[in-house]
Amino acid sequence: MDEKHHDQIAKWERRWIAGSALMTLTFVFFIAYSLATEGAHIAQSAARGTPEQLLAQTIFTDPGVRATGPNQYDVSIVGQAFVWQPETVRVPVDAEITFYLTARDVIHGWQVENTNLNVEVIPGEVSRLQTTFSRPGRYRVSCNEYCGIGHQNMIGWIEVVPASQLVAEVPVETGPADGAAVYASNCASCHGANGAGVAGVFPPLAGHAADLAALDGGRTYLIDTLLYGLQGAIVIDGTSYSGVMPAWPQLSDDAIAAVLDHIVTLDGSDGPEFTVEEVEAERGKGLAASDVLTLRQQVVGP
Ligand code: HEC
Ligand SMILES: [Cu+2]
Repeated sequence: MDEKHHDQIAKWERRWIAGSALMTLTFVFFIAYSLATEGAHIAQSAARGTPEQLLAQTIFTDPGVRATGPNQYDVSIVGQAFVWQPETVRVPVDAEITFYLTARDVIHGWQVENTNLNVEVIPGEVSRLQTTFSRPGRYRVSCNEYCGIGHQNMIGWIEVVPASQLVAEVPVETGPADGAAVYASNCASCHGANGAGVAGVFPPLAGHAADLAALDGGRTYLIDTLLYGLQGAIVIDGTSYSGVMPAWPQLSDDAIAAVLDHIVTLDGSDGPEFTVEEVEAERGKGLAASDVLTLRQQVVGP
């Protein structure tokens, strides 16, 4: 091979090397750019174990949506050939959602169309992913990793609905709101499953709520506490509390009446039921949590 040919080939080699280096840099740049500006993030591995161990956890034996705090939800999903369990999950718009995903059999790809949610779902591993849906809608979930003959049928749905609709629709399916259920998913995380509270941090409700309801103006006070929250120092049976009780405007009138019935009967007390009309009359007063504290001082005393 003569000198001239050698130079020619070397020249083209250098061009190809430079070209492919440039391509690599461009791709790395776009990954970095989307991580920094588009809210993209890499799903974390929240747990590892054998698939049997992971699937034995309650979040996966009974997968679905769980409220974990005010406007916070955990959603657990299991992928298996060729379904997502549950097939449809319904979450409120603008809420903080944490997804926990795992697979029962083989690797699947969980992709929520028209969003940047896309994660590999692996047997023996739990992927965790946090997001907030800012637009209501029905989002289709597909499997984007070939998992077998029915792969293309592996479709799920995420319904993002206004918070009011989420609660309002519950009675449609189940009849009147179930106070115990409303309590379990919204209140028990602080006040305890049986309403015992945590001394000095979260007030007890068992027995105490019934005492409050029996006071002059006590029923109105309880309704306002739920609709508008409560903030500031209070004393119950000699124990001081100074925390924040979140407001629950997203609960329907029916749900508020039902949960109040639940808390005033926690200790076996009996009394007239709270009515939807009573709650309706208080909604729209636009009180602040500090107004509710003032009301408490009038009703309960300092
Ligand atoms: C994030 C924790 C938290 C959650 C969830 C919560 N509460 Fe509370 N709640 C508190 C705190 C803290 C107080 C006391 C506020 C203060 O110190 O001013 C309180 C106070 C109350 C009071 C007034 C007690 C009194 O003596 O005046 C009632 C009634 C009540 N909560 C009912 C409920 C119900 C019903 C739910 C569910 C719909 C609920 N709470 C959910 C933290 C919570
Ligand atoms: Cu699949």
